Amino acid sequence: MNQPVEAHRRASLRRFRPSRLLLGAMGLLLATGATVVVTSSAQAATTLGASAAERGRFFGTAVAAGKLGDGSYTTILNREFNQVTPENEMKIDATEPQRGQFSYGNADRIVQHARSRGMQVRGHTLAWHSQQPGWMQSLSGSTLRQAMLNHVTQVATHFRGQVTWWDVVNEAFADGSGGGRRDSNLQRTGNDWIEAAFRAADAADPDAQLCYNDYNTDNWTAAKTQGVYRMVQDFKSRGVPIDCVGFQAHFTGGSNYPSNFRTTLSSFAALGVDVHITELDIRNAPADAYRNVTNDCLAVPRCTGITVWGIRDSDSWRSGESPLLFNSGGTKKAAYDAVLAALNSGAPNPTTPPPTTSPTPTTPPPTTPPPTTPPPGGSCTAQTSPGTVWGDRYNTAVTVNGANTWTVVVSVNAPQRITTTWSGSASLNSNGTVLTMRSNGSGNTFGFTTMTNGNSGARPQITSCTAG
Ligand code: 9MR
Repeated sequence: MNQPVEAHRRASLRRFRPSRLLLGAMGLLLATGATVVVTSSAQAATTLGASAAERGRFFGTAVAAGKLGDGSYTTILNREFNQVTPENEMKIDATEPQRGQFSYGNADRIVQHARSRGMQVRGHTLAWHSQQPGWMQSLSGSTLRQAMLNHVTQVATHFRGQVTWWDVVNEAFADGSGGGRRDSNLQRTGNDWIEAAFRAADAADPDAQLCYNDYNTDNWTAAKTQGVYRMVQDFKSRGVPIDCVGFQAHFTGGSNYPSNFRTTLSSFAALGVDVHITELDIRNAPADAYRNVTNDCLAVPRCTGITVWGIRDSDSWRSGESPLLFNSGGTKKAAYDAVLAALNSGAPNPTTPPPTTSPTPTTPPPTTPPPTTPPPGGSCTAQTSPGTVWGDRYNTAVTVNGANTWTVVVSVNAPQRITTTWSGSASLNSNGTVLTMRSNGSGNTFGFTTMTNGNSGARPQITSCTAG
């Protein structure tokens, strides 16, 4: 009965709550008596992060824990970026591979790397129809709802105080003309699942900025964009705790980077949320398109940052399209120069104080007990389930039963080609048609992306599952 009043009170608190950034800057001022100086553009910043910070924004990248040992990768990461998003390590299959057993090792490594260098972390993602572990995929109804809310609570609590923004819910709207929700096991638990997830995240980490994140929401007139807009408008009007909206911006360089993207950003911002470009990559990395996207963000005061979805082309989930700012050798591309120049000529953001560059104190990541390994031998079975489908590629999840250490061989029919894998130790044959995946302690579900290369009908086949 008291719910609307309580919701309103929390929303008011949220509206006036000083951001962690502001508190950090204020703390530094008090501690040192120093003055925060916004460098004048007389001396242009020479890195993306520094230039964005001068404008009260972040410039970040997706990071893979497995690459933190690659010196060429971390040199660019540490030099250029002041924000990171774990690319796969905070997803549901990575953080709760078995129901009620949480695994944070790789995510903690990224958080530690970032925060010890003063980079802010975007958590990605607490609730999503994709990359669910097998146990969650098999649940439904109120059991699934409870399991989802428990996941949100546990993970947001673990990272409390370390994550600035959470993608609380990812990709919950359908493509196409209807503007409605995507069908999924989560959606079938009831239309209020998204707000329930936001309320659980808010309760677990009241200081985190809570975001909704999606793709194909860039064109202001698209039904999907309008559907998300109506949801955010409704959440704001009812006091559901939402602070920000992420636009993934996986662009092809053609019509899906719409000329009205800036209108989309400013229209959402006018609802009283920050907006972020969260997973930017553009096919063949045209300098003009990168410049324009950067300028679109700079033109909207509440567009407080841009994250690119990987550092070098070889790090990209679509590496065949060379969509990033650094080539595979780590050299800056023309698109990099265009983005840096656009940032350097952008106006300071009037609504956000500039972040300080001093590293935030960190608490050591909690130690995770080593996974228990059953004795080798015995048999296992593996089952595929379909994941997200795009125009030119699709995802598949594989769940293994009967063993905790295993090797699964799965194949696709050429010209299809497996290009990306996660949650296992992978080896691929030379034409990408046979994947041999070994368990790596992250659980009993792994996944992979297949390029259709014109054959969109066929689907992967399990060849074998060997325990031990
Ligand atoms: O970049 C991620 C890739 O390594 C994974 O294989 C893939 C599996 O779903 O997820 C990719 O990241 C996605 C992100 O989490 C959500 N938006 C779309 C991204 C590209 O698929």
